[in-house]
Amino acid sequence: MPRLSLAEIQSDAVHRDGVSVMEYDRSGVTPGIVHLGIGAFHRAHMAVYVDSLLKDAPDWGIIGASLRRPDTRDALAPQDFLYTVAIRDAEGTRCRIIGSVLDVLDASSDRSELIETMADPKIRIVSLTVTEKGYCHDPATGELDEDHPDIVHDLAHPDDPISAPGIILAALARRQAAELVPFTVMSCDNLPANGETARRIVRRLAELRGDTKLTKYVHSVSFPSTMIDRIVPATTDEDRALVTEQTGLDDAWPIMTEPFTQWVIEDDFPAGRPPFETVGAQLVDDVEPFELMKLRMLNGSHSTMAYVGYLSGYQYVSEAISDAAIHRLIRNLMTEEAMPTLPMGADVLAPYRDELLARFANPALQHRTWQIAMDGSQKLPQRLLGTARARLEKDQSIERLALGVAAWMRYVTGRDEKGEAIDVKDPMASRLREIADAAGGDPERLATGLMALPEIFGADLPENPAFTGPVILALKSLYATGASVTATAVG
Ligand code: CS2
Repeated sequence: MPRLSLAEIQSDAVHRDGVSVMEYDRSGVTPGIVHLGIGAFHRAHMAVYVDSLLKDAPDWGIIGASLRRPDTRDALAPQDFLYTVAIRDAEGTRCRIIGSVLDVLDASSDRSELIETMADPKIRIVSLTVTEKGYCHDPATGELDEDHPDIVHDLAHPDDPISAPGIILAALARRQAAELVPFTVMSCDNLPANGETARRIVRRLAELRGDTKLTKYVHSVSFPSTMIDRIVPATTDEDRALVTEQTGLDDAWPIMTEPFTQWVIEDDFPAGRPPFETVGAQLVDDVEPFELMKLRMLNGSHSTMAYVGYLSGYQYVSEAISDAAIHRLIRNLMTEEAMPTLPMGADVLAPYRDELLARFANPALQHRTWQIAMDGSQKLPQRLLGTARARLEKDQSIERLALGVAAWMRYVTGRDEKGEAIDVKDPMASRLREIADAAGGDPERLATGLMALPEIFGADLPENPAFTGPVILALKSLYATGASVTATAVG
């Protein structure tokens, strides 16, 4: 089959049922955004919103940057950086070819071109999806981890940074020196108050550099928070074959996703922004209620399903949620433990919950429990522990939240219930494994050892028996009877 390219989409080959291409002239699009971390989520989410608005606002094209690996550039460069978004559900698959990404810079070994691009006055927004671990922060406090090796490097080499905060600061320094207005920094990661977190980290890094003029300039930068939502499983070779069959074109890295998408953005863009509201995004003054709802209901359920589901032998979320006991556990986790902590009313939350349960059950998405289980040390604080704190402040039960935390603990031992190895991906994997090995299979020792990690559990939770008790109880049950029986018992 021919390779996806600009030339090919102008031919009739691709004009088929269930396939749409961009409605604007790509040659007339100029960059206005640099996006750090041009992974699958960004390409299914923000880049699709931008693609929808380029016909009327062609000066908001995206230049993506990969900070860790060259593979996205390698995949997209031969196809003019076009790619296919395959939207899948029980009704079938609809393919949409996206042209909003104009270029992808490989910044894995050299950041100079990226920083120069970010310093260009045409760039008015720098957005990022670098995952929770990309912020080089303490997950429990949200503060910059000043001992993080990448931060230590960037303070020693401010003009050749390797971390996302360091790259942003270096580019801001270039703009300040050129007496340009700063770009807006828009975080699109699953962090509470993601804009405020990014602001705190970049400002602290500027202070540590000891440059008062730069620090003052950084204080003038806007860091709006956003809530982003779209389920995006990792792409497989079977997915590539499906897209080729549907479009008649080979795409080296298509993106698989669901019909649902949501984007809530704090409207604070002094350097200007695209008309996001014309393509379905919600512009608000305060994102927090939306963020908390999504992190505690969707992501808290996701992580609980990832660990309980994986330990129960389910490879995919759609399989796990189809298990009656897990379905009941997740529905009750949301209804009984997450929803009461949220500012929105049941009239909003109950339908949102029911829609989430349907999204999790999407039979066309092969979303691996293992994929969601990654980086749990960076995810648990905002997905489960924040909810637990809110419940404990009111002396309310946390049985299901505790099971989610306990299942994570069992998972990070690196051994499943059959004694098979688990490929635990986590920036703290080696420390977690040391603690697990020292516990020697004793659930109370394991729980106590892991809860002693302040980066994850803070100083309060390990000292609170209303938290440690239920977690240890759940972990003992997981060891004694397994995840499936425990999920049934907790319900
Ligand atoms: C998932 C998220 O992998 C994970 O941790 O929970 O990527 C989730 O799919 C998105 O937040 C959905 O918007």
